[in-house]
Amino acid sequence: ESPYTMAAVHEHRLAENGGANLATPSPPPSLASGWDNSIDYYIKKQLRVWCRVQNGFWELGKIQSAFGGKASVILLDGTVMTVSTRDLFPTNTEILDGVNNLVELGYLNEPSVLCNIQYRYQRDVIYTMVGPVLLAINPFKDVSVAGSDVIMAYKEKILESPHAYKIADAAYTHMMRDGVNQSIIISGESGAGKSVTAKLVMEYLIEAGKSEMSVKISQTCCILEAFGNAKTSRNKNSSRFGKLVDIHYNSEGIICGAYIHTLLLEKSRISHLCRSERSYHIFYQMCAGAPSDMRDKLNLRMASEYKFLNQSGCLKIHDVDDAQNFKKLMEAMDALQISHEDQERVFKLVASILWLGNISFEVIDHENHVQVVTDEASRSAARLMGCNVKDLMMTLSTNKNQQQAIDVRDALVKFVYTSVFSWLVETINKSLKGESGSRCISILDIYGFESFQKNSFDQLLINYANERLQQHFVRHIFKLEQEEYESEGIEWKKVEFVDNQGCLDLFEKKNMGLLSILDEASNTSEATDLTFFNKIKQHLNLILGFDDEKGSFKVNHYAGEVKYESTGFLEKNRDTLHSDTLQFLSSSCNNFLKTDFDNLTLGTKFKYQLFKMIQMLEKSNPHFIRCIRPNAKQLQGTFDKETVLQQLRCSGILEIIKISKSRYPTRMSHQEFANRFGCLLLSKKSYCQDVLSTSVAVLQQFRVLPEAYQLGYTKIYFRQEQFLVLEKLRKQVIENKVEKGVSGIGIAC
Ligand code: AD9
Repeated sequence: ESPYTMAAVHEHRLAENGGANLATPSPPPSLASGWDNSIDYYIKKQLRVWCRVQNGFWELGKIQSAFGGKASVILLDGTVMTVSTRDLFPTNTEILDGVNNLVELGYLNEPSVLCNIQYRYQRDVIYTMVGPVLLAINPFKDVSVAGSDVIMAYKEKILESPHAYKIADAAYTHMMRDGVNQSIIISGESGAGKSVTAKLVMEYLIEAGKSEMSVKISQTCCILEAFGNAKTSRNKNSSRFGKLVDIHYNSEGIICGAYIHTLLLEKSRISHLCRSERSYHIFYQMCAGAPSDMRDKLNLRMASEYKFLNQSGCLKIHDVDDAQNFKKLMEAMDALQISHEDQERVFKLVASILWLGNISFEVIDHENHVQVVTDEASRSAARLMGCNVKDLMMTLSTNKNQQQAIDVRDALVKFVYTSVFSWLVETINKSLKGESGSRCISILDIYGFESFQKNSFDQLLINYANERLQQHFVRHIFKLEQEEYESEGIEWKKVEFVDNQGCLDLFEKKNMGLLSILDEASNTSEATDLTFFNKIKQHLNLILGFDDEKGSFKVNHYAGEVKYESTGFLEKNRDTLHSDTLQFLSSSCNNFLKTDFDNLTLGTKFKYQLFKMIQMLEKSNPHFIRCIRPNAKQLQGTFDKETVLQQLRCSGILEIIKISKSRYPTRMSHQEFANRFGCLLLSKKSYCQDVLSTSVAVLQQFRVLPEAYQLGYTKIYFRQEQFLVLEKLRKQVIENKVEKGVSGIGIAC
């Protein structure tokens, strides 16, 4: 088959469907002529409309009559309502029920979008595309089509429906085609399904570039989850740290190594738990699953006997087998070649934390100074930490009252735990280090936006990170896209979008931002939570409201309002250890516990880590996945419209559809395009001229419809479908040449 006949086939296809798949769907007539003018048509034809009802949601109905901006509507249940015509929205034809990509909807309005997602969700179809963005609704039950067969089907492009694998495949294909680093950014509220989605994405990427390293990479999740995840009121397996996993590939697309970057682990959970929450899984897994020799070595008890664990009234998670998970953890540690000696040191420190929590204090003088009671708890803690029990006792209680001693103890356990976590990440990274690869795909999965009844400094940092991520999303989907079209002279209808820069400024502004005011207060010894609170009250007018009595303040985040209680902010931000503790740790024999502090506040460290991650993401080609919680109660089969709509609004879904309808997702410089597709030209004459002439000649030869591409000053922009057609032709030409043993048609393909 010669390229000529292939071109003919292509032309034939174009003629057959009128190029419909290459162009933007034309707007439905009633939209074009304005909704108000179409009402008569809707009455005459008795077409369904969406009608906004009292609770702010929409129901289907038919218009009976309309006059003076008001309409009488009969709903499906027979109720008749009089509403403003502004509260009526056109519905899409039934053919469009449950479309794969919301961009295909003729009428763009909130009820239609919500209805489409609900339609799919009710049929256990949890993924939907919104232009280039994948929307994933958490089913809270096993519905997924997953596993190696499905991965292969996506790799071979046999399956193309929306899926986490599809996004992973797009990233992998793009990396292989252009040699450009890619990133997959997964966002959404806590419990929306980010980590599960990230695991699916990793599964694909690991399989696609399978090598000896693949097993090791897949085992890291188990270790990081055991030490970095916990049950919260929103999610029984909530990530309490952020992570960016880089998978490195060689030029053949084979995995040669990986690196995990982490974002600050939540510390407060180690000593304080809210009702019905749990501490990190590892504590319960170890108590339930440690083999008897390990139990003896660690002097391990049941989880219920440790105060740090039993304080919240929640020791077990429904359907979770802690003992079994401990077994899996040990296997994963073996797979990553963490020596048994190191594993033992890790578990000893984890057990020492539990015993430190059981330490009790007794008052020894009339100034209420206390001392540590010498009992099983203090002796076990000291032995497991590898130190002298007297040194431990002195560190915790010399010249301190009960509260001060507890504070020192809590700071110590937090330090020990975070040291173990950092050591593990470092060790995993050493184990994943391979030959340096030339390409990389990064997967970002951080703790999602949180709003509890009581929100502290931890939530402030988590939500700040989510604001940064939202800005990255907005920048790429809206800002950069529109700026580029403008600078390239592309015809373009501007889309308005909500920018969260204002909220980010509230956090990051130099001198008078929330974080800098907090840092200034933290570095001043006289400052207290109250002086900090008064200062933000005085300077931050972007904050929505203050409650003097509780010392709380409200921030308007992109995902909703959150009320933070400022008590404890300064201490958490200072993040220092008492000088006695530092002295004690430097003499302790466990070398996991490094005390070379860099004197930065927690807020600054967090901001620094976050900036580093975002900088890395900025250097890659991004793919976005938005996870959505269908309800607040982690229930299956429950689609709570209000909860979903709120998340769709925050993600700017309608705006993404608008921008995507006229989007040109594939772009190449004139030079790149000529190099890649010049080989399709039948006349070499056109190729010999400049790159622009070559490009135009390719476009003309294949009669690419004007709606399917735009020629910018330096780049050519394509609609996805058209580009794929060209790619397919190029592949056929190359295969044809290889088969016939032709050494190129004079052009590099
Ligand atoms: V957090 O920000 O770490 O608190 P995530 O990561 O957004 O949160 P996660 O992936 O942990 O949420 O999902 C929460 C729970 O929902 C999981 O433990 C599963 O029980 C459930 N889930 C999520 N996605 C799926 C899915 N695709 N299929 C089945 C799912 N269950």
